[in-house]
Amino acid sequence: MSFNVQQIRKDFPILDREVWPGVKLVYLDSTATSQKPELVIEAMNAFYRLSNANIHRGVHVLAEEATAMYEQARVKIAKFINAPSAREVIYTRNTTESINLVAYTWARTNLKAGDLVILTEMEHHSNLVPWHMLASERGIRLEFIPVTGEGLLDLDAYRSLLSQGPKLVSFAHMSNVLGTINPAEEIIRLAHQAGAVTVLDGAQSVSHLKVDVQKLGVDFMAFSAHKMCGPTGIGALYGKTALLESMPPFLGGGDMIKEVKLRSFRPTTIPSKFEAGTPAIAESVGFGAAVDYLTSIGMDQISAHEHEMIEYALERLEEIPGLKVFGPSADKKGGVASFTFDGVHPHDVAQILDRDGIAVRAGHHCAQPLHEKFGITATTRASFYLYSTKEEVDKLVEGIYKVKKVFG
Ligand code: C6P
Repeated sequence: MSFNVQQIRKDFPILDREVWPGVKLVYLDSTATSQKPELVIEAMNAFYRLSNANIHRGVHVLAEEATAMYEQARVKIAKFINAPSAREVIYTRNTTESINLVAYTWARTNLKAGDLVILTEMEHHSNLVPWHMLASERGIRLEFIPVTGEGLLDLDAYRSLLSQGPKLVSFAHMSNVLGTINPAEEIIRLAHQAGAVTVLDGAQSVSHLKVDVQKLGVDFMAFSAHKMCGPTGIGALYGKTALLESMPPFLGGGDMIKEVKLRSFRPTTIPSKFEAGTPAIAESVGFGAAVDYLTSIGMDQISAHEHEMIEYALERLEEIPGLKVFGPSADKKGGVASFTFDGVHPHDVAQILDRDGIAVRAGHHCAQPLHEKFGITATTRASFYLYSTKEEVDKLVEGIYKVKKVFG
């Protein structure tokens, strides 16, 4: 099936809305969260209308139906990332919770004072703060792969950090600020050679690239449904069976146990061991529908479209005097353009763009150390997804010229 962006836009009801009277939405904030196709909204709606019940608990028709839908979605998600088994996909609330799960269970069992964890300077706070917390609690050591001026990871510096014998390497597959797509397969291979366990923050990659956990060889991968056309409130942690089985549970409560006595309990097997309490059931159905939707279009086609978008966006943005885009050239990045503009505060840029219905994000995008590295506190960020168009980029550029007028 050929990729037709106008056809795809029809799948997303929100893209038709006016945000101000007579002003159509230009949604350029998909890195924060993607919009949802009708099919996902409808799948969740149908669940509540027809199949709503709690899972793994009842023997009645609805309970069995809901349980089957929850587990079928897990199978779809596993297939989407090419996990060898659906048992290796743990439902969480989001990427943040997935990384915290690894930090609270695997890391607190396996790391002791002085052990080295390697992160990068381009991490989202979700892949920094859990390790800061562990560092203050346990005295683990944190080192960071530096980011070059171009916005790439310095792999020579990484190789020399590896000679210090890290226990864990945890990094973003794609930066939410620079858009940089990191060479994950190589980083993981080198980490394994050095004897380290690997965690991939897939928040920005699983939604935009074809991600194959077996090809990558990664031990854990975290991602969120809401960035990939699915609902908020649900995400996943992929983990290799042997690692997940060796880890203690994360949260305690219903559904994660085999047996409970007054003074003890035995946890059940994966994946339920990590899914205490009533989970996000309707959301799992939406997550499964989102994966079906992306699969039906094809991740290769989506990546190719986004590549075309970022190429065009960089070309147009870089012609604006006083505008500086951060990050590498289009061939090394996904559909993210973070920029500063001529002494105008990024929030002011975003606010003026909003008057024309253009939704962008301004701030540090939960990556304060990365902004500090570039000597700035904030950027304005435009980001693209499968439904973005070149006309929207043109509107963004027109909007920025208006900003110039307002600020003289
Ligand atoms: N970045 C952005 O606007 P959650 O919030 O848990 O779904 O995802 C966290 C997260 C982790 N890693 C990366 C690389 C991310 O981009 C994000 C989310 C959004 O950039 C919201 S701050």
